[in-house]
Amino acid sequence: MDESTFFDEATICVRAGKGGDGMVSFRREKYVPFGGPNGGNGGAGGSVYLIADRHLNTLIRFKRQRHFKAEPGAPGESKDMQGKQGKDLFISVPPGTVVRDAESREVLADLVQDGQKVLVARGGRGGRGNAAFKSPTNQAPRIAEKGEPGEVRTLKLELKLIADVGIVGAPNAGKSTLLAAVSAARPKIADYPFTTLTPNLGVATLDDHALVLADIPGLIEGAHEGAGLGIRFLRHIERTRVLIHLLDGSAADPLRDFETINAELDFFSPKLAAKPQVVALNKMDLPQAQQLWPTVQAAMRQRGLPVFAISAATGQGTRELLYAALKILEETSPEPVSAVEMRVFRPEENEDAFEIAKEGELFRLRGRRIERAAAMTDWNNDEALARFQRILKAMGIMDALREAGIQPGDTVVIGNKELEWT
Ligand SMILES: Nc1nc2c(ncn2[C@@H]2O[C@H](COP(=O)(O)OP(=O)(O)OP(=O)(O)O)[C@@H](O)[C@H]2O)c(=O)[nH]1
Ligand SMILES: [Mg+2]
Repeated sequence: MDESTFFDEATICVRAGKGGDGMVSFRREKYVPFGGPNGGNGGAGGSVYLIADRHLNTLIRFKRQRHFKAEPGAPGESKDMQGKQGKDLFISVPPGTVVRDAESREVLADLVQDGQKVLVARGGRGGRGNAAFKSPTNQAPRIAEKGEPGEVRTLKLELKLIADVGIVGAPNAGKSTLLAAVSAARPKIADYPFTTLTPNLGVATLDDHALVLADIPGLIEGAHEGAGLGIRFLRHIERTRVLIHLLDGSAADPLRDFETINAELDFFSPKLAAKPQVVALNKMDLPQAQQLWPTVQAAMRQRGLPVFAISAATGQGTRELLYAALKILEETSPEPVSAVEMRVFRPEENEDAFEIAKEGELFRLRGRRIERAAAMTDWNNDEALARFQRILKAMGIMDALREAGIQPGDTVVIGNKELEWT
């Protein structure tokens, strides 16, 4: 059996595309010596989304790939041509994935339904071309913005496993032994009934498929009324799509146990009783089980149920059993649910707010709007520089810096740009 390590957590880094730069260009027409500005805006960068996909049930793929990047927007062109938008990137995750910001631990989304998606990194805005800067006082602007950088985030993904396959059977049938044989789960196993007190989950891999199996405490007559460990745990297998009904090959009358357990399932929930079952007679390494096999096989065939002879202890027949469960899973995929868009939870933020931190002769400026303006400024362009200074003034940042005691020659740091105060 090809075993995979149990994997239900992953940390990934997502980067949205940068917006395309704006273009500086002027119209050129026959007989018109000097036309107006016609530099187009850059296209927006692609955003990154996570989307729940019911074909997945583990986070294993994120062991191989941790970095994801959406496409940047294309730069604007002359003749007022807008740059092409960057393509959005959709990253598929299994339903049941909780998405958090790795730094703040804030929950961004709980992706439950197939098709549900959440925006995790917004693409950068395209920079405006010089046509956008034309004004009554400036008919020929030589200024264009650079594209806004895309958002970058580190995400922590946590998968709340939803079992596909429930293993049911009488106490001591070998359910936990079977789970241990086909997955990396290590449940407690012992030769007395009710060893398992709470459900165990494990992931078994078969070729490219991953099967999530749940091993629940043994069921006895009256379970639905609370006998033994009772009904509490039947709830855990209500969402599974296939049941492996395990028969104890060392029991006195496994066929009778089979009927009793099915009756309990039906008392608890007819929906549970109606789930497809694959039957397995366990402990085939024991002569007693081998003697029972022809009778058990005939009885199940008569009911039209697939039946397998296995030994959870030696692994005999377990692979065939899982293939049979997988086959049913593939035939009974859950009904597709239409796409649902999730809101991104974000603390309310005042875009214009800024903060000045003095570090010796260095003044560090933080704030969403001002950092964005700095990232979008082309520092080699005098007009752009002058415009940035006007923004500083209009936002009240000039005054605030003076108040903080800035002197000529001191340095102002915004994002990764350093400016000298003059
Ligand atoms: N010979 C033999 N013994 C097995 C086999 N599978 C399980 N056993 C033994 O049967 C006993 C019960 O196994 P468990 O896996 O704990 O059974 P369970 O169905 O999980 O039991 P509960 O949790 O109590 O409901 C243990 O002593 C196992 O070693 C098998 O294939 N062959
Ligand atoms: Mg057990």
